[in-house]
Amino acid sequence: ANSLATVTITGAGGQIGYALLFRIASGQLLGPDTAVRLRLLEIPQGLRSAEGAALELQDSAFPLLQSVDVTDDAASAFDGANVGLLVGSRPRGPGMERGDLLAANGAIFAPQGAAINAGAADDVRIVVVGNPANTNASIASAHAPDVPCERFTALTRLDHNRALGQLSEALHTPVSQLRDVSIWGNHSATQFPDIAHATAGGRPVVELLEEQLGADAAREWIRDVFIPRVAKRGAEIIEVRGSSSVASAANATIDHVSDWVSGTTHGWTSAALPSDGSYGVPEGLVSSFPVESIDGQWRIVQGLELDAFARERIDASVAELIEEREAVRTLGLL
Ligand code: NAX
Repeated sequence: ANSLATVTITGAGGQIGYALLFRIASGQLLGPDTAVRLRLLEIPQGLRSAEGAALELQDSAFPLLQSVDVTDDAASAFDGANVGLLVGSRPRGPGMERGDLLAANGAIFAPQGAAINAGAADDVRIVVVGNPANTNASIASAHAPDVPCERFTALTRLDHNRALGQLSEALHTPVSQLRDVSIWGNHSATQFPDIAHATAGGRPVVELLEEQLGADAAREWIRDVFIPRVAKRGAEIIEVRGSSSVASAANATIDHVSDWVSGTTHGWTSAALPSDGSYGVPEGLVSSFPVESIDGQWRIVQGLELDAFARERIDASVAELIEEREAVRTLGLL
């Protein structure tokens, strides 16, 4: 290995943590030339589970794995961190009010943001997986004033990959042939999976669907089948599997960070990051966009034409993000 990176995973004792750790230690996050130091952050109740995972990491004898530390102290977990995967959160439980949900997450992401601000490496890259991911990323960023806000991102790559999977099936086309699908907005049921610019084997996906189904049926399929299927896929997984998405969420997290570090080469992908005002999304709002990764930085793909339908869907999801931001502001978390 030529270099060494410190990767901090919060909620490392949980399910997604377990699916992430071994892939990171084997080199799939940062490549075969980068040795990794893992820092596993948990709350006291989760420490034993994280310690167990650390024992199994040892038993895997990964050549790239330099060390594993397990802690419930955010300051030591983020000290020198180059990459932070913020997985542990308080997702909405049955009957939980949104205010309670946001307050519980504020109590997690505000101190973690402060710990990142105090001790993380200058090149730190953060991706928030724990829901509500976009707003949690905003909270962490607000508490890390010395870290450029564009280093705080949230995961919509799972939604993006789900869209690719659905298109691949519908068009009988391998995923490797698909390009330029976009997820816009919030990582929630209001997200807008957009295939207006997507291609399969170089041909517009919408044209292929129209050939296959006819123009009206193609439009209906996109609106009534494809979009809700992608946006509600998490619920479908829970229904079929009896438990939420784990390996696919970990896989998407790996994709997000490895593209961020190494660059995108096959068209664009999707990530939630603080808006620069592109496409009328208010500046600073952590929203999903079509993005490319160039020289280690995400760039929002510019100049895409949005029709009335796309505009309406994006505006609806952005309105939800603004509401979340207002609620969090009221709680004094921003
Ligand atoms: P688990 O409940 O298995 O694991 C979460 C872990 O986080 C637990 O071990 C818990 O002790 C720990 N934790 C809680 N608060 C913490 C804190 N303050 N510091 C450190 N650790 C803390 O959940 P899992 O299935 O791993 O899912 C984790 C999160 O991912 C959830 O919030 C879930 O909603 C979210 N998801 C996000 C997805 C996305 O695409 N953005 C998709 C998958 C997933 O649903």
